[in-house]
Amino acid sequence: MNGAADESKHNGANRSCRVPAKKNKKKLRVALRKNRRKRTRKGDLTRELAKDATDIENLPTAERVSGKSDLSRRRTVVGAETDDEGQMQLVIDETQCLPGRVMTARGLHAIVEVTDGTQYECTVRRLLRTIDRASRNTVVAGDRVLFQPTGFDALQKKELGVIERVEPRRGTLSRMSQGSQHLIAANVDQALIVASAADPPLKPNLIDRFLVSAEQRDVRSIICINKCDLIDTADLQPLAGRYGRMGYEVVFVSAMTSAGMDRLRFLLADKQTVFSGQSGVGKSSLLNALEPSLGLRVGAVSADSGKGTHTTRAAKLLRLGFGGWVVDTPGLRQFELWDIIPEEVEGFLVEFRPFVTHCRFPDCSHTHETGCAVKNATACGLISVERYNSYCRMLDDGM
Ligand SMILES: Nc1nc2c(ncn2[C@@H]2O[C@H](COP(=O)(O)OP(=O)(O)O)[C@@H](O)[C@H]2O)c(=O)[nH]1
Ligand SMILES: [Mg+2]
Ligand SMILES: [Zn+2]
Repeated sequence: MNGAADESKHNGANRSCRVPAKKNKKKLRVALRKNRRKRTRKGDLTRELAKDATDIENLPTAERVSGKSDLSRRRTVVGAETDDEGQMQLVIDETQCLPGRVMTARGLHAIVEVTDGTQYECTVRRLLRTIDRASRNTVVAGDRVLFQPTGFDALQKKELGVIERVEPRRGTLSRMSQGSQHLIAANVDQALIVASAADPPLKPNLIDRFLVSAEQRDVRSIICINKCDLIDTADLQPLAGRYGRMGYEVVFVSAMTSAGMDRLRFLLADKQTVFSGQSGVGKSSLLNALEPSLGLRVGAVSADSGKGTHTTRAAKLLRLGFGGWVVDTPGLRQFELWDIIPEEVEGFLVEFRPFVTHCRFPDCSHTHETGCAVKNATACGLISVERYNSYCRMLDDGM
């Protein structure tokens, strides 16, 4: 993969909490939060803060505020450790904490659920905020956290807690916002790419776009063809075979007749899944069939296709009664999740990978060049014509 693209991908959210994984035991130096500083008139505070956030050094023990000049005032944190990936972790008293899953988060407040289903309304420990300040998303839906229960609010009838640690994330969903990456959800295990067999008609090209998008995030995909009551599934066997050979699970379902729903339940159980697919294919209907208590509106134009709105509500997890969670990302247009540059597409079409390195020209676009291994593979049937056409369309559209 191309280094420059990789760099830009990581430019946003996570950077400030990453430090070189030299020694395991680290002390950490972070700038005071803006609101704890005296107001000064000099220069560009924001830039200064952004720079400070990466200023992590080996320093003395005990949490304290040193009495130095304004510029060098830092809080020093004891026992901050880095894990294998160099991600910062605070040492905390785990015996006081419970593990939980963030169902939704907004600012510094999060609803955290423990295994028995009890929910806690949590704030985020101040120190954790300080470390992760520049990323703006200290916690997001899907985060696994350790939190300390702090009591029961009798008035509001809520269990309360304080989040002490956010476990390292994988499978994150993010969105580009004003040039920087904004984390939306963490620990997404898989994407369910929903298409309909008819009404709207099946669009393999669109399935391929969602597949590419998921491959880019390193999220496993399942292809779910809904509304199978409207067609003869024998007609879809070639499509199922094609994707099956690429290693994708394909499931035929009908939210209307419940055909295939047991298989779908099995695939979703105990996983965190994001549902993707164009409007009208039956995502809400499937969710209602899986979990009737959700009571989602069917036939409604979902917020994710409402163009021109800039309201972004926080992502949340919907709990499935048989085990598992669905990541709901309201206010997010599907292709806002889309930040692949055309040159990268070939790498996310899994069956193209063995061929792309064998083209005569290293920068081959696999369209007009001679000696193109991808075109040869298509001519021999090793890559399907449908997928090759999808590739060309993605290039044409500039993704
Ligand atoms: N025939 C048929 N219609 C369905 C099925 N699932 C959903 N629909 C219809 O498709 C339309 C769109 O469904 P909806 O769940 O709102 O799609 P969403 O936009 O992906 O959430 C509605 O009119 C549903 O009644 C199905 O399995 N079979
Ligand atoms: Mg819907
Ligand atoms: Zn080529």
